[in-house]
Amino acid sequence: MKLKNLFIILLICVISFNFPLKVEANIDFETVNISLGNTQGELKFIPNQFDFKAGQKYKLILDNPSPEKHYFTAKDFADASWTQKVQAGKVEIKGAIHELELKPEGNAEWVFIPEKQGIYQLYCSIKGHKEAGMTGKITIN
Ligand SMILES: [Cu+2]
Repeated sequence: MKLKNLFIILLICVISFNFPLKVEANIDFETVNISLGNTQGELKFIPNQFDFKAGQKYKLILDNPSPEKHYFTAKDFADASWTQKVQAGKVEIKGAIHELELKPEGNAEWVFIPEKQGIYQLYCSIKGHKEAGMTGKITIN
């Protein structure tokens, strides 16, 4: 086989292997943003209602713009989902997750696939925050 032919075959391989991967990366997951509190220090999740589709991959971007720390606590929802990873700063955590603590101005990304249909509760587990309205509803359809 001539070297030129070999090169063309290699090139075709590279194109056909790379192209579908790149396309997949773009449609791989849906991005959803959530704020834990706001700069005014209000005790709420923004937004506080989520509708997820079972089997679809999501990247939940959590942000705490408030002056105090908050928790994203949704244990039953976490149990009903498969977690690929949680990324915060330069650290990536693989495996199950139940609760995320976000310090003031902290942020994190949670990549997961909801699996079990149902309606799940979300709240902040800091004393008094749930009572003050820091709650939310997550639905898996
Ligand atoms: Cu809170």
